[in-house]
Amino acid sequence: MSGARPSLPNSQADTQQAAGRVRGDTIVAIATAAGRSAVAVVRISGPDAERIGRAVLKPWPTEPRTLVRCSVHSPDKRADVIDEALAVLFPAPASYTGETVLEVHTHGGSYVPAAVFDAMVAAGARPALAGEFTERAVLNRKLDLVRAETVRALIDARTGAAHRSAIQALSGTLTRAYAELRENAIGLEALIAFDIDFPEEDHGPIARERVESAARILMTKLRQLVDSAPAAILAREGALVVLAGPPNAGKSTLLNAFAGETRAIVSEEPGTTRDAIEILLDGDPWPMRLVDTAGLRTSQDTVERLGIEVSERYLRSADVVVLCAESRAALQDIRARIASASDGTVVSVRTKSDMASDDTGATESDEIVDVCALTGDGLGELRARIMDVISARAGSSMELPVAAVSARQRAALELAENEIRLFLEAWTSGALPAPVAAAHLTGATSALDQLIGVINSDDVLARVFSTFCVGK
Ligand SMILES: Nc1nc2c(ncn2[C@@H]2O[C@H](COP(=O)(O)OP(=O)(O)OP(=O)(O)O)[C@@H](O)[C@H]2O)c(=O)[nH]1
Ligand SMILES: [Mg+2]
Repeated sequence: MSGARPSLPNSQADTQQAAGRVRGDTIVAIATAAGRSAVAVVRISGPDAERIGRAVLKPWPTEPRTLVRCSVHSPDKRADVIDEALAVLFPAPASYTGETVLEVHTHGGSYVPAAVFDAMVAAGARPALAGEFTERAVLNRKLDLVRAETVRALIDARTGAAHRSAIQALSGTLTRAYAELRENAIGLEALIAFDIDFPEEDHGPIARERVESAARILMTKLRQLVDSAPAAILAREGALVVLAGPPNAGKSTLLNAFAGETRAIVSEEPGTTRDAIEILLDGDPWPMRLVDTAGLRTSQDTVERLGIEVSERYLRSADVVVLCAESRAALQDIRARIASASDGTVVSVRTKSDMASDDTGATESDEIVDVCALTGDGLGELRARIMDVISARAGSSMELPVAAVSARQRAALELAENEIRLFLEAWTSGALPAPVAAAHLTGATSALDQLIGVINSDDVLARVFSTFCVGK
């Protein structure tokens, strides 16, 4: 192909910011990640998808939802072939976005997909903004807002736990749970409507206790979901598990044993590890961010001291501290230092269990796991202990696909819970007239409306989709 080099995929974003978000036009994006790959997908969506497709593809895929081999051209240079590709057409409304969608499977790499993208733009498509395809799916009621966020959670999943919950939520479990809460709030509004219409009735047909108990049940359900947020973060990011202890205790050897490969330098010299070394381990049920840190001791060495400061920083935010030492006595010595440095739950490990340890004078009464990182003895028990500790800290049964609960969803749930609490206060004290108390129920319902996307404000949509990748 002659002429200027096509715009590279990462220049998509610049064009997008300038182009702005207009609905109803036809958008184009490279849906696959930039870089060398076998295949890339360029997709367009909108009312002009067919006209644009016809301008750049030969032959045009006449059979809907069937892959057709064709060549791709610039609309103005029909003789120059950009790529031999496969194309598939999804006529509206039976597509991901609900609009006519055309996907072109091109050869991968950085040049070809960008050139195909440019040809689509030359034919009249507008570079898509982040998440714009999914936003259109939501606007066309192909997907609710919660499931749209789940699509993002699925793409972002780095762990089995995050994947499990996202794929479960994608089927609509989370949406249904939220919709039920909204129904409950609406039911509660209906329940007290009578009281508002007939305030002179002392003991209306609806007992005040019935309203109170329904509100309490709803508040508890909302609280359970809000409380699942820490579990969601643990499932998504992994629990922070910090290996700490005196120098030479065998911390780095233990990290390598968990990793199944050499990630940290090991030596018989105390003070080997200086910088923290972090690995993501995808455990069942919880993933962990396992961190090897510099051995804790009083040191005159400037670099080692800096390393110890890093260890202390990790300890401050640790969920679990795996306290390592060669003997019970040494564990006992280091424990006090850890207690003041971390709120994490401590799991004590006597390392090098293949060697005899001197425990004269040790009064350490805590349960200790004996581990030999060289043979793997005790490693399974240690892993199980860590998982139990994380489960206890998460305080969640993981029954709902909690990892899909986004910050936006949590804020809406908290808002609804707060409104129900205010309603209950007003209702039980009887200090306020029923219509005033009922205003809080309306507040709760509207928070839940926004949560599910019954009401889609531009603000909420922009916030949700700006964090998506382009082409999704
Ligand atoms: N026999 C035996 N030796 C071990 C075991 N684990 C580690 N070692 C040895 O103990 C020494 C120190 O191990 P490291 O893993 O570097 O110890 P560390 O706690 O990371 O030490 P620093 O980074 O200096 O704080 C090395 O010589 C290891 O080979 C074990 O389970 N059994
Ligand atoms: Mg080390």
